[in-house]
Amino acid sequence: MKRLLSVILALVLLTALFSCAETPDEVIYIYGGASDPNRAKLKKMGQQSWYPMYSTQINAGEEIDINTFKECMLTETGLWKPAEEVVITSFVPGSDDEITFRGAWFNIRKDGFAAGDTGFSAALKWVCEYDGTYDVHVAFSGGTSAGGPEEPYYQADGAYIPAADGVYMSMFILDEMMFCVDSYSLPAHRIEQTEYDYNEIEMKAGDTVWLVADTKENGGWDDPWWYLRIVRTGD
Ligand SMILES: [Ca+2]
Repeated sequence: MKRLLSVILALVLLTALFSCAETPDEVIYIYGGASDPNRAKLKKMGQQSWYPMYSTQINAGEEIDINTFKECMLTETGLWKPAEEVVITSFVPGSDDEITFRGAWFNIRKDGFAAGDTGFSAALKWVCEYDGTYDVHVAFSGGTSAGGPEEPYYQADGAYIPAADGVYMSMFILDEMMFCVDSYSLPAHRIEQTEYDYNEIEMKAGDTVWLVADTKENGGWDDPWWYLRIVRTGD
């Protein structure tokens, strides 16, 4: 009996010790921005609680549904890509040609560039590890990059170049959309550097924060950039 009590006491003490050690003093998560030792490395799915994601839901604006997103796959060359192909119809007017496509420009990088492509939206999901209070800071820019045509045109070699149609950039905290910005609605069809702070948010382990770039119809010239910093400030 004594031995059993000793074992139980030891287990209780171990559990208490483990609980104390469970949440580090400083919990900070950073995606994008300049080189920083805390920055998300994105070398594997779920590393530092970040998940590169894709969806075949496009041009949805405020109707974008984070439940349609799936985990990306990591290519041998270290690029995050959709784990499936889509069939898209050629942009060339009058053509019904179908193209099987896996997003040539699709890429979610550690420097904050998280672009979808024609047929794909791109997202970065963060999953809360420790219950607590968090401050969330986001900065972003995006929209028509240099060379993005206002009107479609034919190149000298006959190739058809569709117009840049911009990008929807949105953010979700605890499944609630915080904003959804259409770059095309803004001057020069561009989202200039924009920053928001959402402070003292109560989160439980498993809760999520999402950054979403919905490419619209055309995946070229979207140029979406993010910086996200999540800091645990208390229990
Ligand atoms: Ca676009």
